Amino acid sequence: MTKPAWQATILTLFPEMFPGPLGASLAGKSLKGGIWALKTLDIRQFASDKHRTVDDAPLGGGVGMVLKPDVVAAALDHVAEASGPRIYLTPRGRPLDQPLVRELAQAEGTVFLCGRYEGVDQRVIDAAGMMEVSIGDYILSGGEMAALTVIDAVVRLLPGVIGKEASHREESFETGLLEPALYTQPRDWNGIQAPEILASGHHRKIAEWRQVEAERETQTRRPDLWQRHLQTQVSESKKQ
Ligand code: 6GU
Repeated sequence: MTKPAWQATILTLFPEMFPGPLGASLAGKSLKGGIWALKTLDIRQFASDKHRTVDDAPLGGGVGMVLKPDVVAAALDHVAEASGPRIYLTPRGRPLDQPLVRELAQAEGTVFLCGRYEGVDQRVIDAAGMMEVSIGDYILSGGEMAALTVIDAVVRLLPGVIGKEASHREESFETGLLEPALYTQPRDWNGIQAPEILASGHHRKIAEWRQVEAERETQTRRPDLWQRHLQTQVSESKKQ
């Protein structure tokens, strides 16, 4: 079999959480088909005492426990040969977005460190030059669900995972606008009509309608995305 296009290496205290949902649907099919590969490593293997201790109380006091730097460093050393960026999943990290997902999909793989408890000793994160990434402004009980999310977003961009329909959706997100709402048959459902234009067969008018809708919905639902869209329009026009 040929080398996978991308490999995820996951350092976790809960290897049984993988592949989890990534074993189903498109991600699962492409995993079984060898388009991408998944390796998990149990951080507890790298504990050095007989009690297999991986954590300790935070210096300076406070709630919860912190993953020990020596244990995490030994786990990272064990995967030193794995290609690609090292990501520590933490709500303190850079917010995940589609440009970062695309960047990860261009690499040969990514190493993910999943924290549990309150977190990981910062010295090992800094010493290894890890990228810190968050999937949004809420608190998960560990980095595993965040890693699953990042991997799902990357895998669907790998060549051969999705058809050209969904890759078109990816391109349209590139304009920084939300997708317009979708409808299917019947046109009259419980007395509620789908927009008439969509049944007209007039492709140019439909494309115009979708553009107007995308702009209108982005303005009302995501004023933050709309402002960024306007900014990029301005800088695009200055380039020309
Ligand atoms: Cl990456 N980890 C945890 N524990 N919670 C999060 C997160 C990551 N991103 C958002 N919330």
